[in-house]
Amino acid sequence: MRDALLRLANFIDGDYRTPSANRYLPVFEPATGKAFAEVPDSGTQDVDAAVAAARGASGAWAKTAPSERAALLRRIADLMEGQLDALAEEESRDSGKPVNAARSIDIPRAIANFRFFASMAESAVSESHHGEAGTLNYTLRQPLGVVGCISPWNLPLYLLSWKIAPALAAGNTVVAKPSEITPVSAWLLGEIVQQAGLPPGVLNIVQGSGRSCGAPLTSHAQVKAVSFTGSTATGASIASTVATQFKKLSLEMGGKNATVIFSDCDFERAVRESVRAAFANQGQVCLCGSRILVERSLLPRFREAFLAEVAKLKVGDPRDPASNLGALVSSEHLVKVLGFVALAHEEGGRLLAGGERIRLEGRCADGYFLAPTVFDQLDAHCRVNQEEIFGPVVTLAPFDDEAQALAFANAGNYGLACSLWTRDLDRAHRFAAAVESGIVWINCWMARDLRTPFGGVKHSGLGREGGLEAMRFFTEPKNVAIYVGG
Ligand code: TXE
Repeated sequence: MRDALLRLANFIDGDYRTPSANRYLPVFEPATGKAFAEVPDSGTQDVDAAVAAARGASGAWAKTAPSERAALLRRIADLMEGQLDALAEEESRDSGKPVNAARSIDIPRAIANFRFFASMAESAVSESHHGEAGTLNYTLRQPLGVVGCISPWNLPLYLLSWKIAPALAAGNTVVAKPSEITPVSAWLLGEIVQQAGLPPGVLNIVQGSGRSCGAPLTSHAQVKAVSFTGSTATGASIASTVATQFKKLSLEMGGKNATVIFSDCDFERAVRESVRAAFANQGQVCLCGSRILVERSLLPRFREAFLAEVAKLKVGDPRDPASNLGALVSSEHLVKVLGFVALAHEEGGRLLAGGERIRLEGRCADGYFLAPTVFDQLDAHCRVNQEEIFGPVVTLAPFDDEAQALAFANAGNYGLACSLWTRDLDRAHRFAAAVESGIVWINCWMARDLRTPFGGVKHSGLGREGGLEAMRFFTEPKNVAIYVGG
């Protein structure tokens, strides 16, 4: 007998609701290839109901003291912490990532997001200017009203909470739309915020596809700002919609990040971290370093050590604590990534590792697993080195000097992150200033301080998230000038 599918619902005005058209989409477990749940494919009516609830709650929430907002956000974090294991298991089932990763990275970070922005709410300051034209000026930072938060499938609760928490901390009410591919943790969040005592309507979660649910949310006249993380193509389409409505817009999009390794690096660490940067979350992180550039004199030694580390990575059932890589998020995504593997062969690449779908035994026989894949001998300007693959496929390439490394790193349309490995301080700072990316890590990767600006340049993003940048995005500054004479 077939197991009954778990049926998810929207969370609107403090309660779970079925979608008005009663339409659902299947949700697959990537490790098995089997549907285990169905998610509402909400439409305009559901979005309208969520926006109406958010509007209804907006005035009171904006007036709630920052300390009270902070206390509620902390309560949400505490409740999530109490359910850490269950949330991690759901996140892993939904997305295919190893449960260990969900338990040690995704869910702890989602909890940290709520705690961090609780503190930001309490410590928010605004500017004051005086002395010019006989005036004393102070700047009010007022919440925007209803904001839309749209998040992708790769780090579901982690990225959703990265938007929701600052939006709420700043006094906005939220309509959030998680990815329809990984909707379960957001669905569970509804119950958590209910238990925490967040007033109804302050956070609403509508589930569904981009076209039927995301699009009406971004274009809704009462949604004053849109914060989006996802593909550059979708970001471009949202940008064109909201431009004529003059909404605030934050876009965090794709990356094709370079890991740049000079011969004077700390070799062991550089190898270890570049493997992590390449294959974390099966390469499905916008910050992953998928173009590994190595100074020519070091390349043979580096290649050998890198491949030896890659050979140790275990691709397996996400439930197995020994698995380093789980499944890719969907069969469509697996096909897309395998398409890039074929393209790498066509473009003249030499396959050094992986390159094939992995068929596991038992419950994971039909899962979407791909071996960690490494190519070299590909030109900086070929499609494989230019387009975001968003999977466990990376390239190794040599460079002869700093100028060439910089040119290679800057080639292409993306500009999110760069990881740089050298012990030469002058060079590190020079390179960091010149590289076209929003984030530079020197002798580390993915070392995150939530206070720092987060985002990219070129086709990787518009605006910044994190810390003060997020609080600024989710508020409107209003200057008040008082004539004091003198
Ligand atoms: O992203 P989409 P997908 C990249 C990566 C991946 C590709 C496709 O290259 O292979 O994007 O992933 C919602 N109006 N990244 O298809 O479509 C959608 O429902 C409003 C990079 O998942 O951009 C989901 O909630 N919303 C990345 C969210 O947008 C719309 C993370 C992201 O979906 C919409 C994930 C519309 N018209 C994928 N269309 C990163 N950089 O972090 C879709 N959505």
